[in-house]
Amino acid sequence: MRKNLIWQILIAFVLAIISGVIFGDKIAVVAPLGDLFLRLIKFIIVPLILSTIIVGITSTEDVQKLGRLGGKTVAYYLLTSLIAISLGLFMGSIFKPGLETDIKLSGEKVEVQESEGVIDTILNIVPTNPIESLVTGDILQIIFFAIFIGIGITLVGKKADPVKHFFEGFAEIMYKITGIVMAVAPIGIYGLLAPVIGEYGAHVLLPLFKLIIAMLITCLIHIGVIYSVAVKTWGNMSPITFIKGMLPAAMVAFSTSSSSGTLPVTMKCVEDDLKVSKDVSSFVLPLGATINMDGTAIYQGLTVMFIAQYYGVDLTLSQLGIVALIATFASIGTAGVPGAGMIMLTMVLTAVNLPLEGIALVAGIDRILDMMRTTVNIVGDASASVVVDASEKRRAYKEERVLAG
Ligand code: DAS
Repeated sequence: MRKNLIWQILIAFVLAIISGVIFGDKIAVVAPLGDLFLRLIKFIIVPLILSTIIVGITSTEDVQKLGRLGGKTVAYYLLTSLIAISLGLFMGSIFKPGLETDIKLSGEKVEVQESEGVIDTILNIVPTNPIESLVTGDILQIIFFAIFIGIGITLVGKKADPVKHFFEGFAEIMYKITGIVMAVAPIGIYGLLAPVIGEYGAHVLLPLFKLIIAMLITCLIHIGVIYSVAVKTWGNMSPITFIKGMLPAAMVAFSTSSSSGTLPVTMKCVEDDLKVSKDVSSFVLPLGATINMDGTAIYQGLTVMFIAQYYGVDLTLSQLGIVALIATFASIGTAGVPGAGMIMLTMVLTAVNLPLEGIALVAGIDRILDMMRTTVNIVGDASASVVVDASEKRRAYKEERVLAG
């Protein structure tokens, strides 16, 4: 991504925080700028994912490689999600954010939509009507549809070349349009972030300050240690290069609280700045934006500990194990849209018989927590694409060496 655009995004980010603090909720007047940017990135998501996944699969030509890519990606996602939830639980037991908190529950019920179970989440991946999936923007179903179209084109061969070339051209068009949309990212980030900072005054943040700090530190540890070790060890990439390359996408994620909404920017950063090949990024990133939510897993662990501490419940080791398992599934089922993680929290609280009313304790600052968890979510997706791409490149190099004899 162009250097000056990265600086513009950084400056917009800082200005948004300063404006929010100075003008408070009056800064909401700039919100339409953020809404416009959010609409622009949503407008490109569906055609971008559909075309890039199809091209990514048809360019591999090798259905076996596709299986390998899928296996490595899902294994990495499950590993980092389990580490994330364990980290969240551990940090919750260290910080004890739920003890001595002086929030009084007002008793009003928090309207939280019923989260669908894990089985339904998995079954719902299969679209009954792919056109409807495209119209409604159901990302997982679009991924499923695109993967099968790509496999179909590969299996049909020459006869399907016109379709293959159409999607190759269409993907290039979508990459270009993404670049154009990115040009207004600094204004969009300012319009998205400043009103949120202005809305959350100290009176909202202070009572839950310990939980917010615990969330921030745990997210920084997960990015600064877990992902850095992964990209260094398995991705042959310096953590500094990785984090610098992901800064623009991290800022968009922080401002939008939407992994799906940030996906075009994540793809641009990963391909342009981290030099990950398109056939890996076009598969790993859309999948990650919908099923890989390490930040959400951290949030589930921390808030379950917070709510248990608030109600004076000591969770047993087996209950913590259940939380880790359910929260991993819950993070897989979390949609890449604002507030989705709080919906999935009901699944985890129910699993260990904690009162759902506890959600009311954290609902007031959910947007602040969502900004942090979404940032971790997309950085985790990017780390997976770096690791899988490096693994595929090592494999290709070994195969060349063998062929060269
Ligand atoms: N906001 C979700 C996302 O886009 C994460 C969450 O709500 O937990 O990744």
